[in-house]
Amino acid sequence: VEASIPEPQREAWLKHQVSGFKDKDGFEREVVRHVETTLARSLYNCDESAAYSACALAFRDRLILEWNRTQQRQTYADSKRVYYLSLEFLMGRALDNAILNVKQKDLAKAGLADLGFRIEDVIQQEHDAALGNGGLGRLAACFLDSLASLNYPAWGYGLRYRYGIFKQEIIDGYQVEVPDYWLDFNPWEFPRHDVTVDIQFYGNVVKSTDDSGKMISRWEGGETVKAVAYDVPIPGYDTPTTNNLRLWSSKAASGEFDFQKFNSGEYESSVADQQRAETISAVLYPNDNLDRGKELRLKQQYFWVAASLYDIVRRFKKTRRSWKEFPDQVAIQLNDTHPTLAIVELQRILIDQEGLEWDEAWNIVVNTFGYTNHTVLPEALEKWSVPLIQHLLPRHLQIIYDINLYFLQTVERQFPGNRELLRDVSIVEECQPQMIRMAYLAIVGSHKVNGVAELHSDLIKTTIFKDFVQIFGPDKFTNVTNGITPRRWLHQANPRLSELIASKTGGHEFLTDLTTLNKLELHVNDKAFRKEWAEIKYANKVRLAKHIKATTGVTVNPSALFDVQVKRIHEYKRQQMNIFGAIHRYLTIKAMTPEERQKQMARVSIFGGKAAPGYWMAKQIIHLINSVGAVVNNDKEIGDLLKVVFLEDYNVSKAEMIVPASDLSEHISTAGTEASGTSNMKFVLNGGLIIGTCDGANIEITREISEQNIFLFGHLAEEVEELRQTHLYGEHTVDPDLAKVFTAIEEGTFGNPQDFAGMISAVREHGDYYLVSDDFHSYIETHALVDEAYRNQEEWITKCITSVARMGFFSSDRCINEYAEEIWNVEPLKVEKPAAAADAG
Ligand code: GL9
Repeated sequence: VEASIPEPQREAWLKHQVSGFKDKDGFEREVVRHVETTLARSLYNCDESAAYSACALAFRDRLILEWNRTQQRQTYADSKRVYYLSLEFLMGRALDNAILNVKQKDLAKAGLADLGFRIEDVIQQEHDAALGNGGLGRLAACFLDSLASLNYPAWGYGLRYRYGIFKQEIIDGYQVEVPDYWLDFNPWEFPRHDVTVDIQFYGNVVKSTDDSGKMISRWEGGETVKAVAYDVPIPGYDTPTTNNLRLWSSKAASGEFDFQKFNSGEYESSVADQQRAETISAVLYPNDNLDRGKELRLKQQYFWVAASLYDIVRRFKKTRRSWKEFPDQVAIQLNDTHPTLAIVELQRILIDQEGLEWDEAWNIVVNTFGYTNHTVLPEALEKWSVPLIQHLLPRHLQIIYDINLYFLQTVERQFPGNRELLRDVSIVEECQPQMIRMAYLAIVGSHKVNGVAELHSDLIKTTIFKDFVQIFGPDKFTNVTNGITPRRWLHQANPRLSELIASKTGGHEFLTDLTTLNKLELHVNDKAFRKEWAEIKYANKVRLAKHIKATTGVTVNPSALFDVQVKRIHEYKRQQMNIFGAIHRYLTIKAMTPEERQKQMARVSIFGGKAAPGYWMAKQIIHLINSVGAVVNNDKEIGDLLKVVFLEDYNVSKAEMIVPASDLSEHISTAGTEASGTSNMKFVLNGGLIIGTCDGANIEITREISEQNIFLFGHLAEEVEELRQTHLYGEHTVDPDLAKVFTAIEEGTFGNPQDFAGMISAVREHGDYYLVSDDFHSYIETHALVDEAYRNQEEWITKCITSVARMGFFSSDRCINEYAEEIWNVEPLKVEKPAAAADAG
């Protein structure tokens, strides 16, 4: 590796080599130094926020040293790297995670205490990095944690949105969106003003012939925007490996044009150009499982993909290898279809710029890419209109047409004369205007396609992609069931449970090998252990109860069963069924005699989640939940027997508090609609039980923990289509219990019935697409079983402990190893473990 400092001067560098703090004293010195110099404050005006900043900077300095060494080590090793392309990385807070991953929690706690601060309060000062919508973005964040923890040479590539997912406020029971400007102070990113890429848009294609008479096409862009790299260090757990997440930010490419404008007095319009450029990375699109086909979104996608590929290709070229070795050095994973243009861009680079023949280039492309599908919902499958691509990316459209032509030719050879098949699998959908089907392009341009849970991977093979299984054979399609990082979702979110488990399983090995949780089963009858287990759950519920009181004003009893559904609000996830169920419970309790009420189990129904700003029905669901809460929570007859609360602004850091406090969580999507779900795994890992449908990863969770430890209900995926047909063309009567709920709403029990008419008519008049009525009865019955099970606390705790012990499969470490073996063909880099830290925590 070339060094920029000449030999004679290197001695001075080596003599002054920087090292991180070594002990508590050193840590405190660094914090004070940052307060007094970096922040220009002192002990007279150091508040919690300044303490957070200084503490974050002290740990960041340490991380950055390891991060530098990791990059050098990986470059030197010259082995294959993984590039994870995702438009979303839902990282949450970084400080606690960084401290825990370097095993310095006790040191940091004691050091901060010496300086007058409680570590819990300091950690809370950090703003969530919320560059994602939900499960898909959080999965990418868990994967980064696992890639680093397992020492894979890997980079994430994404966009540095100035505004992450909006903040949600609930005002008078309605969702209000507030912009999330999160970059105010972000110590975790490093701007690399020297790492920039000029990105082109618009313009046209110029054709010419080279010396040998070969036709060459060259794209001459009409607009240039600069991509600037911002690097975020990703520390692995208990390893020096610190990988890189590179986020691109858009800036006006300062060219002569701007300069001229500026000088000729057109100051305003030169500023407008700048703002136009910066708009590209300004906001995260707030949709969950929905494609809206906006031009700016396509610009974001190309901007990010082109900058990332330029970077990857630049790094590859430094190795001076031949192009055919590219797939031996580079694996690129497409997180959903959002980065699919990368396939086209690499082909363009190889044929237009590097002069490779089409076939050779295409071989390289296909062997480089893998594509992960995250949904079967038709409204989420990305399509871009041909005129839009033609306008924005004219050369790419030509290449897409060529890719399609060669693909359809192979199909025609394989299935001669099958016009219908050709039409069905064509990357170009023949409609007005023509549309490019991005999932089809991703399949054709990748060597592996995977779904994210067994049922989901089977469904894509038998429904939306069935023709492609015929064409490419079944081996191209595979499953990698999702997972979660136990570092954040157990150790960080639930420190007391993590310690208790460590005390029973012989240390923290489960954090790097989650399957060793199975040792817990030996202790399931250990009285003291069970007692402490229950105490921890109770303490977590008390903490959540305090948060509920502080944010909603509602008093909840921590001894009641906490029944939680937190996730994006979507009809397919069926929060409407949950709130209808709560209304049913309310009506049932109202109709009881005092003696019957004595026997009733107390419940707290907790909801949280954002609705996409333009998703009218989702917003109506939020309003109904809040309206039901307003009535039920103030009904003296009901008291503690039922509370209904909606928690504002659900995000990663709130999840870290809510998940450990749940007794029961709801994963109740219409069968066949939730590709996997990942919070289901988080809840069970934290000693909560779940009520759920046979959908997504619920099925595999059931297989692992056994049917006795989960409350399953509802119709199966294979029954859904027929039921939908019957609703539309046959007889459809609403479930009688649900009809009573509708009556109560329509009588105005929860405010103006007009406000909720859409939710009711979706079930009663519009075909009940999500089968709310079909599943309602078994849902209510299953909740009754939950009540009975909760009555027997001893048995309940046994179920919880047994379930946790059997959750080993759901670590994102397992996922990443599967991707590495089956899709990427990469191996971890050997590193020396850090010397056993004095700090065990
Ligand atoms: C999702 C699926 O809906 C989830 O079931 C799945 O667990 C995750 C991760 O694989 O992917 N697909 C999808 O578009 N979203 C998912 O959560 N949506 C968002 O995250 C916005």
